Amino acid sequence: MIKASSAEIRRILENINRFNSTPEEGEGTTRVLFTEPELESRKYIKSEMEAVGLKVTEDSVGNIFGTLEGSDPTLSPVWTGSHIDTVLNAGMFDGMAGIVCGIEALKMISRSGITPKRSISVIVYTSEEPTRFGLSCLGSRTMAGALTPEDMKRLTDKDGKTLYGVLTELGYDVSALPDVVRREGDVFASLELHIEQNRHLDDAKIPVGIVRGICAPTNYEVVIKGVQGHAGGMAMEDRHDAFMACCRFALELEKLAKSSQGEYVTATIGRVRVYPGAVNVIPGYVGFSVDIRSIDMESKEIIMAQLEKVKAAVEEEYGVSVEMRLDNHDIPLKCSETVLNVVRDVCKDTETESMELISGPYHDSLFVGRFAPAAMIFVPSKNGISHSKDEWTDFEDLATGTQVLAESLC
Ligand code: HGY
Ligand code: MN
Ligand code: MN
Repeated sequence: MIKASSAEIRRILENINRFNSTPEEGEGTTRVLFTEPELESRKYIKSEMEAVGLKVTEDSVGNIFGTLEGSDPTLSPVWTGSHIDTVLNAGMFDGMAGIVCGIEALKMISRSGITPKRSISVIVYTSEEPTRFGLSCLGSRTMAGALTPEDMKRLTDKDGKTLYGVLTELGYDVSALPDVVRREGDVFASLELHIEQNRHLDDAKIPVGIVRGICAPTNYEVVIKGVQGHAGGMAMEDRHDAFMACCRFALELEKLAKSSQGEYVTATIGRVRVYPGAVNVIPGYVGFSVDIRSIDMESKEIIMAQLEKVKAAVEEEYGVSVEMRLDNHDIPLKCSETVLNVVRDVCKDTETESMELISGPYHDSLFVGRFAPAAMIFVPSKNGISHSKDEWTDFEDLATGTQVLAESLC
């Protein structure tokens, strides 16, 4: 197998990074589903797939496939890939690393004169981030049959546009959406390369992570309604302050996550809307997101049950109403031992030091793993930072991960 080129990986990553709606210095990278920069980045990545001889196709929810044809294309294919969309003001590696290293890996296989028995596809999954429509993994979730055209008619962005409507506007064949769905047996195996987004590999100075489990998110949208009032005129004992109630809810949620017995549990409130948002007005309305993660369902369900008690206590103490809308309650993935053993053997054969770990972040593999044996390879994130302009992975580490990926795929 020829060697992975860190220069090529760097070139394509830096090119993708130019498609950015927050190019100002220090603002990181923002590429939101089906905005101009994301549509341009899709076109660009297709050209890089074609440049290395891959057959490019796209399904009706916008998953893009770059395929290296196998000697027996009737066999179920092998998949790799990740996402090209980002959170707001992100870095340049989250998702993109898996796509670029996947293209490099398929180029290495074909340039090494290897014709794999099974076709291998590197996939750009549509909208892994929940940035635009508030729900994650739209492309892979559709493939897993967990997002239907009816759901897409209900998923709306901040301008009230539905996913279904945006797909139609862009010319996707929405009548073919049912063909996106995959069943067990349709895909032989899937192996996604991704940055770790935590600091275990960087701390240990180990280049490759072998991911044995992927945490899954449970997301709520919470609305607290109190009484809007005058910051000076209303005595403390008369208040029904929606923001103070939100703070109590938040601190109780943090306590639940920190005291959980689960192997890995997190809880985050990432977006808060305070109304009316004036310095001298007691907020009467607060809307906020809740994101709970765990590697096992039971830990999440214990927290969900305890949150019901927190809700009642906050309503009682502040005289407010607390409405909790459950948006998704996803199932964690135990990665395929068969695929993991392939990666373990490749790391041994190539004398590549590796560490086994679980993924706190979710990935498209969480949904691909519902219909295919799936696992992931991680490469180090400097200081564990991600979802930030300061996200960084050395290109040499990306090349090392690509070498393991290429050897594992064929
Ligand atoms: O939030 C996540 O875990 C992923 O990075 N979208
Ligand atoms: Mn992400
Ligand atoms: Mn990601």
